[in-house]
Amino acid sequence: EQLLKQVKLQELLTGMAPGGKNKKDMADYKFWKTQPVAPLGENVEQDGVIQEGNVSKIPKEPLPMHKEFEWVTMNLEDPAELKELYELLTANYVEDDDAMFRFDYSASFLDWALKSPGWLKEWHVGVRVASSKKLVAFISGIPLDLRVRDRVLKASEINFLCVHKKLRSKRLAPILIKEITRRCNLEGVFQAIYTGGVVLPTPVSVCRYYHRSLNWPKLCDVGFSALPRGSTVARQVLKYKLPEKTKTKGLRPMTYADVPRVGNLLRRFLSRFEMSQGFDDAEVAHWMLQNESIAKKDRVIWAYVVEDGAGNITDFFSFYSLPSSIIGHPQHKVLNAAYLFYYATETAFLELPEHDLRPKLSARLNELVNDALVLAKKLEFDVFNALSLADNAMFLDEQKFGAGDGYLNFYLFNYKARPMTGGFLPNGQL
Ligand code: MYA
Repeated sequence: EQLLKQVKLQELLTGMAPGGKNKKDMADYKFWKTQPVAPLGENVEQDGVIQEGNVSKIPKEPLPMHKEFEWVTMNLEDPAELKELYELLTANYVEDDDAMFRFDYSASFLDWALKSPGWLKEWHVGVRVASSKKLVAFISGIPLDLRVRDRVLKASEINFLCVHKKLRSKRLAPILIKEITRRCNLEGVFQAIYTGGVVLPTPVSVCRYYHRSLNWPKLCDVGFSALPRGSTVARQVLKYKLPEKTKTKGLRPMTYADVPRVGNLLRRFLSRFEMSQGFDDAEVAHWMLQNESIAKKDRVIWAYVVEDGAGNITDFFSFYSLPSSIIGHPQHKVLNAAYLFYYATETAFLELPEHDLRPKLSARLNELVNDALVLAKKLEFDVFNALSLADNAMFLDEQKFGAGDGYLNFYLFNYKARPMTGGFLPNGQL
């Protein structure tokens, strides 16, 4: 079985597209074969930088752009420009293979995800039609310290690459990627992390999406879940029924006062994984908390802590809201999805032999995630999603998550790394 798993992983890592998405040979990656990324099929034996960078050699001016278009640096502090970006993405961003659902990142989500500590305006890159000024393409980066095994890289996380549907297959994406690369390089950043559903050279890991139903009748109505043969709607509803209340003693919403203690726990917890991003306290506050005065409909992130009687924070978990538009459904327009985000628990540090520790850790994570499901249900999410990364394998089955069709490939730019088998937890999941 172990061997079979290895073969499977090898298949995934050598470009056999999971889910059958864009399988091709290295030579056919006309753009990617010119970039500093590990070629498909190469057996990486040692981690390391591919090309050393030199800021003084980086061009100061943007790449040439087709004359009908122009580069813009977006000002996302201007609500009107944030709305333009929202509108581009809501109509043109990632869809599932059957074009039934399309991610509908809210404007407040984009504001949160693109303005993390240290963010730079220059890394919010748009393309407008020169004559009408309509925004038709976008790519972004945010800075982060990325630890890959024992090395910490000053890196960027690239996300929200989007080209308007009418301008697809015109090789605009490679120009956007080269331009964001130039802008990162100008800041002395020569490595990046990014994720995608498509297979490119070369994933360092492949994760599968898992879904836990919270509102089964709606998931069934909109075609997200199919009624298993021999079952009934009532039986499915019963299967996914959750307790009315959370069970963990000392569980409460996280506040700003918790940031140093959560930061301390999270940093130790993340050091157990092969890859993770750095979290200083400002980053913890940004990624886990939002101003309490935020309108309910604009809220993106929920974080909870467990405090013991002695004032220690022993556990924490968080989830974010990322709805999807339901394409062409007469009744339902939006699928309200919560995604499991960061979590950590002191249980991971109990001084026990590995074979005693694992069941304890697994039991604790199951308690915490079950409470997360209860809270998400109360917040009227329809489904709770998680990836097959970090310690998630310890609770996915028991908490009745089902394997989805979607996969998320994790990539590093200008850094070769030996494949990671799930023991990692970077932020590229957003
Ligand atoms: S992942 C989300 C990506 N967005 C979407 O899926 C939204 C819907 N789709 C679109 O908007 C378009 O289809 C996109 C492609 C824009 C994706 N990542 O212009 P083209 C390669 C990387 O003719 P289009 C996210 O945001 C493709 O293999 N490359 O194609 C992370 C081909 O190259 P090659 C991709 O369909 C983004 C070329 O582009 C992707 O009109 C990380 C075709 O170009 C993809 N998701 O536009 C970006 N999809 O010939 C990399 C296609 O070689 C960052 N392609 O096969 C790298 C790090 C940079 C910073 C470095 C700093 C140091």
